[in-house]
Amino acid sequence: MTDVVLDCFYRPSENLAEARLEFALTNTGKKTLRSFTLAYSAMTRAAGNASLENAQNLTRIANFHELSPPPGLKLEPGESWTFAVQGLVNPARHRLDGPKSAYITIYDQIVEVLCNDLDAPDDADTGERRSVSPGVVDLPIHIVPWPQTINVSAWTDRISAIHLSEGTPDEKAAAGKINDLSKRLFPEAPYPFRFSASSTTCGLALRHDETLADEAYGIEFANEHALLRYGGQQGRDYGLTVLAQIAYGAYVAPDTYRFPVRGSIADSPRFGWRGTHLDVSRHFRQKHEVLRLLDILAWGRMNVLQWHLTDDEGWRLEIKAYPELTSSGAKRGPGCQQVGQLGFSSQTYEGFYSQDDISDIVSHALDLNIDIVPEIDVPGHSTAVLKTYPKFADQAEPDNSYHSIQGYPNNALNPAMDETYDFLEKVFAEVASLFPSEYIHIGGDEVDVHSWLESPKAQRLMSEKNLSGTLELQAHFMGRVREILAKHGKKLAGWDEVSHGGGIDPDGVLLMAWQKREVTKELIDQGYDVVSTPGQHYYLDMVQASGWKEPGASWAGVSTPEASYAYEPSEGLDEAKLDQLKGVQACIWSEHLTDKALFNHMVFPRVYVVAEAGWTSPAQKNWQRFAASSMYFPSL
Ligand code: TNX
Repeated sequence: MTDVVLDCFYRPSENLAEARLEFALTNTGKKTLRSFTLAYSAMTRAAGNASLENAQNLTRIANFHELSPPPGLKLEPGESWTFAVQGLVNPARHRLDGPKSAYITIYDQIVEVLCNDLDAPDDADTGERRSVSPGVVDLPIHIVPWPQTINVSAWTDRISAIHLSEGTPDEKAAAGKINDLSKRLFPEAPYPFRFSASSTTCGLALRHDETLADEAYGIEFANEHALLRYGGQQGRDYGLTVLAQIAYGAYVAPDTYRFPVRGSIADSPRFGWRGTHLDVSRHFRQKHEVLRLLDILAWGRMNVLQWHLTDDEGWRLEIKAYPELTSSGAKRGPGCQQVGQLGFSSQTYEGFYSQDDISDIVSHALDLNIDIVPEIDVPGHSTAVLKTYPKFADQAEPDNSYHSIQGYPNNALNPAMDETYDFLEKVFAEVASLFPSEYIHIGGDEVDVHSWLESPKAQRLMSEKNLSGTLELQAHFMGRVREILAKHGKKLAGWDEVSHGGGIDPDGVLLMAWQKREVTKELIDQGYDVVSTPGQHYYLDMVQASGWKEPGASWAGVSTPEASYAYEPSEGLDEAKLDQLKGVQACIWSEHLTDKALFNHMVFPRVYVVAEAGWTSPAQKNWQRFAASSMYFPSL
């Protein structure tokens, strides 16, 4: 039972110094509350010079705020304490922008406070995305992403499964694997593949075809028999997954979808990188959820998970050389080295993956033809590291000499410290041995432009190497990190800021273009290989409707599923440089993802919008068809 409730109201103003959050803390319990402090975590942050009404002693670290009532305040059962914070860093736009979690501390005891959604200002548009448009089915076949070529001229509703009475042991094992995948995603549906014939099955033969690329496959349907030709193991699995989808569609929506009996599919992916990124630092996802997300990606024939394992809010990967990274650095909350942030701030919020967990997850991914690219986000976003090992910071650098955009003070590993590179040597050695991927993603994003400028060690490095300012220091750091990765046979992937301050030699470097649409072209013109992941279209934490009630962020705007679907990553690129566009990626940033319902609302259907952008050529895409199929997508 929570006996204290926090309501919060937003009073906007053009001038952020006058924008306000007004609060009412109500005692719904049976005991009088006195001598307490209140802590809350809200993404609409109080400015450094915010003023308080009917409250005092505000301290703030990133989203965490703590303040006290006026001296002597007593809250009898049923009474409310109202107070206001005036002067905000950013405006609130949606219902999740207020306090996500809060607690009061009374005589050293922590009492959780229930937080209501942020209340809308009077004139707010309240609309939310309740559903995706019903769409229009042009062919009665359920497949996502849609194949490059499909010609089907006859269907049946008699067939409910596919049988493989012949085939190599490997082919049968692959069908068994796709059966398991289907069953995990849709336990209510029958297995798509059987291994003996019956009157309601369609026969299937598989044939390896050397003329096809590894990821390519083709299916011919004739007389209730199908022939699947495939290039490599991936093509075989993709063809089987498509057959499983066809069977699932016919099962789950027999009025809409049926099984083809005459026709063909010829298919191969548009891009080699069809990625999803998952942030497990802001909010942790249990191992079983990561495994299920991999299943979901495999169902959409996506082949990369960029796993954002570290950030200011927590380090989530066991590193044997630095056990404190997870014993301390994976925790936040009262009494921890880091205060609570985002949801669950009254508790010790924690979670990490042991190296054994990692090998299970990596092998599940490999089985599903998914490459896990680990992301260790440096030099910025490193509060969890620097709080665990304060000795990594230049001791002569003043506190609070810079703040990240999320409000963390001094949160970047120092490029002028030997400790930084010793640390990264050991961390990347372990990371490289845990993940078979060609790339390691080193982050590189959002280093505040004032970082290190007051660090005497960084100043010395700047004068020695003739570097001017933060961005050139950052580029120097990137060059060294790239050498460390090269020692372990790994290539460097990073966010687009890796190109700043002069960047690094683009040879073998892959960058994610996120800040705006135009960045994809800019990076390609600078010679980098690029994955297009613009915040405006592929950030799944962006709201899907403009209204107050819609959950999510909107720094990059409103990203409706339809508008995301319409985005074309190659627009404006030079024909001659198209091969530098390696693919597309959805990003699941998790600040707002405090529960599974929010996860599912934000991730679906847009994750498959990106799957289709990665697989299907623009000429074959069709929003109405996609929207109709989205009713039958799996969820976490
Ligand atoms: C920007 S995108 C970030 C993340 C946030 C995200 C929220 C990027 C490389 N950095 O740290 O989680 O916005 O939308």
